[in-house]
Amino acid sequence: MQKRKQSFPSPFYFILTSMLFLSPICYSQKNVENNLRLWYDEPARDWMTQALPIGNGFMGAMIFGGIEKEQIQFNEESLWAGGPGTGEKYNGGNRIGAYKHLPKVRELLKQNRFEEAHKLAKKQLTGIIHRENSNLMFGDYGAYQSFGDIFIEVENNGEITNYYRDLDISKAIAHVKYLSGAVQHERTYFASYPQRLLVFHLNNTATNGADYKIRLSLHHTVDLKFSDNKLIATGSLKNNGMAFQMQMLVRNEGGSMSFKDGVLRVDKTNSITLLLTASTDYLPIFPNYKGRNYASINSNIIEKVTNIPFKNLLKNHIQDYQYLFNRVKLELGNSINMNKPTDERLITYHEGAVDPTLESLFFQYGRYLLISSSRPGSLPANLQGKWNDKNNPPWACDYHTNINLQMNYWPAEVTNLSECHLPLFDYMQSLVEPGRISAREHFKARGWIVNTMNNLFGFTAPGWDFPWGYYPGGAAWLCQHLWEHYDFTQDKVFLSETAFPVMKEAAQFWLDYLVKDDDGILVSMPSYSPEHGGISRGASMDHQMVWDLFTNCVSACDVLKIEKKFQQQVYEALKKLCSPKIGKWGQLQEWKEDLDDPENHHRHVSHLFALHPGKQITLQLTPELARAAQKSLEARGDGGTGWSLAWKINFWARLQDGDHAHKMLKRLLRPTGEQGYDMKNGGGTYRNLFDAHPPFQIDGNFGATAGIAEMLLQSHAGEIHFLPALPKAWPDGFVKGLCARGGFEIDMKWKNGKLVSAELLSKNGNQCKIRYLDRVISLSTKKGVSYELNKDLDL
Ligand code: FUC
Repeated sequence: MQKRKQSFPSPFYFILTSMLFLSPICYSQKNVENNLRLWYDEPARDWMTQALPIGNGFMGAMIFGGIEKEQIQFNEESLWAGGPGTGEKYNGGNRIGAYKHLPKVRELLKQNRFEEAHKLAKKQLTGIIHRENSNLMFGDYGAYQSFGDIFIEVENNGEITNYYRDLDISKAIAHVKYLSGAVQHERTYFASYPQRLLVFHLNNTATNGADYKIRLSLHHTVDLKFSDNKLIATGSLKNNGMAFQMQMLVRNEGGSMSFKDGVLRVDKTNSITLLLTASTDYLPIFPNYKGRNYASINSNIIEKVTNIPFKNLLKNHIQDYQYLFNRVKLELGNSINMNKPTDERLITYHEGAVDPTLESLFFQYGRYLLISSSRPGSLPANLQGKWNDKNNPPWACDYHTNINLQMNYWPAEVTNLSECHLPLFDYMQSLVEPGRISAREHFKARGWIVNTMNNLFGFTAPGWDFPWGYYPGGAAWLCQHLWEHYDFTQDKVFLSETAFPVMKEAAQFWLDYLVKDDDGILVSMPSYSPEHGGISRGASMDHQMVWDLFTNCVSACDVLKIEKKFQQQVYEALKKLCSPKIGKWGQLQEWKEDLDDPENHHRHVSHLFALHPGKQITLQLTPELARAAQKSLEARGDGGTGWSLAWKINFWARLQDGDHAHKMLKRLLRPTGEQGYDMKNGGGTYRNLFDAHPPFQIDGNFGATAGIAEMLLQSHAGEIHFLPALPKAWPDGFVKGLCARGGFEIDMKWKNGKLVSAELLSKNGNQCKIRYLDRVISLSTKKGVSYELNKDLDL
């Protein structure tokens, strides 16, 4: 297949586009052939479905691209209501002494008295929130806040033509361009990680310049000052006293600047550049979560960039971004649809147009979103990444650990963004101390836990209602990510210093929590299969997650040659742990007991954890269980909310059914949003390619990116499997830079559905087994060497 190279940053691009602007007749951005762009021919009217996101990990902004009035909504990741600042009652949700009721709940379950067990668990094992004096949905649990909006009124004299706005994800830059009469207006927006800034650059070609009026509309009361070309907004959240500050340096080329009644005017200028940074006094440290020197952090950032020209900031940003982004290239075939705005393209695709470049754009968009919302030193990506325009957002825009947070990080390793995984590990480490209290008070157990919902202030207790909130397995699942990071990178220092201590304590919880049932088998009791089915005597998902955690702990002890005694204990428990079961209609059982209803279409398919993201069930090693998993999946059906559809892409990929995986991808890429929140049908994609739960939830974006990677490459079953689930829809393609466990990077090219070339880079010199169809080869490798495998695989 003919490779089509992306055009990457070249100064000529900018010169060229400006020249084109000067001669509008020959200029048409609509013909720009670029499969790494989301672009539109009108401004966004709606935050959630149309505005475009930029972010540097710490801050996010949504760009509307308004003509008369530009709107930029922005966030700082730690601006959270709730937590200890709301009063002494807040204690991470723990119900002190709850464990005293655990034996009774277990006894009731053993006696089949489920309703009573449920009632008691609801009363005594749940966590606690305090809703008094709070206008937030979840009281002192809190919620992620919006920082505010910046409105920029722009003087336009003349008919508006050639409107164009885009998000170029090859460089992480958003543009707005149009002509007002003969005057060209052009705006460039990006979020710089190295400078920790949001940068907004607006210019025009009017002979005497144009007037701009800038107004901040912050969502919390602030003290606003303007001096030395700097707007400084300082305040604290009423809810919990969290102090915050924003600084915005305003630079202009020509014209004059004045500030009055909260409005900053820059008159008769050809160019303004706004450099914005924000911070709070939040620190991820138990128990006060306070103490960051936010004001001096901001001042230092602004001081450092005061004299750096815009073009250098831009260059620096592109370099930083592309260092990560350019590691993976993906081509899935040719599209006829490229010259349509993205939202129209989404519709034509849904109507049946063949548009594999929309699919590869969606894949890369997930990588873009991860780079933009999760960078070393930042907090992890939350339910909406870092983008949220509400102060009482859905589900507090928090960290949900019964699928959502984990799904956010599924693409991190395989799509070569290992560094973006790190914020998750920092966050997990911050949960260990409060999580120990929850394990002790709720279960009299060692180790640490976290449940369904968690905030920035160590809320590790079960949720405040039963059963949805009951999910001590959250920690075990999160620990999978620690092991995976090691498995992909082979970083033993990480394994010994960061991962293992956290994994060990999570395992200790389960060594204490598992109970022997009447069959002499270790089960999780009480347990709850996420958001489905009520209190139980052994939800399969728990057992599968524990299997994963225990297996990884045993392996970690082997790799590090440590903790023989602990390893033996875990190993013994593993042998007695409830294993996956096949039920009466051939399904994989959701519980130890055979209770599954073949008519049930619930969005959670948690008992397939062992198939994905787990590795306990594989087509190669446990084919009967894999077929049972498929039976369950078929019964659950092809519907679901955004993340549910995304998970199903991954499931079908693991079942090596590429066409079914592709069908789920198509379903996820269904245009939605205009009808509002359609919970019944669920899923879909908004005009801005944000995933719809609905509402917007970023997990589906990340899950889809991971799913596409999973269709092309798998490595969870002890072998690196090339093109395990290639759908008919992608007969010709090329992928570069996907990662496999063991420390490998893979490039592949295929034609007519068949692999035609493959190259493997060994980053650690490990031995590996490679599979393509039924051909399996073993390869001894040297660190840093690339291997062309065409002959070995008989291609
Ligand atoms: C889980 C899911 C819901 C939603 C919420 C944020 O509880 O069951 O569907 O995604 O997280």
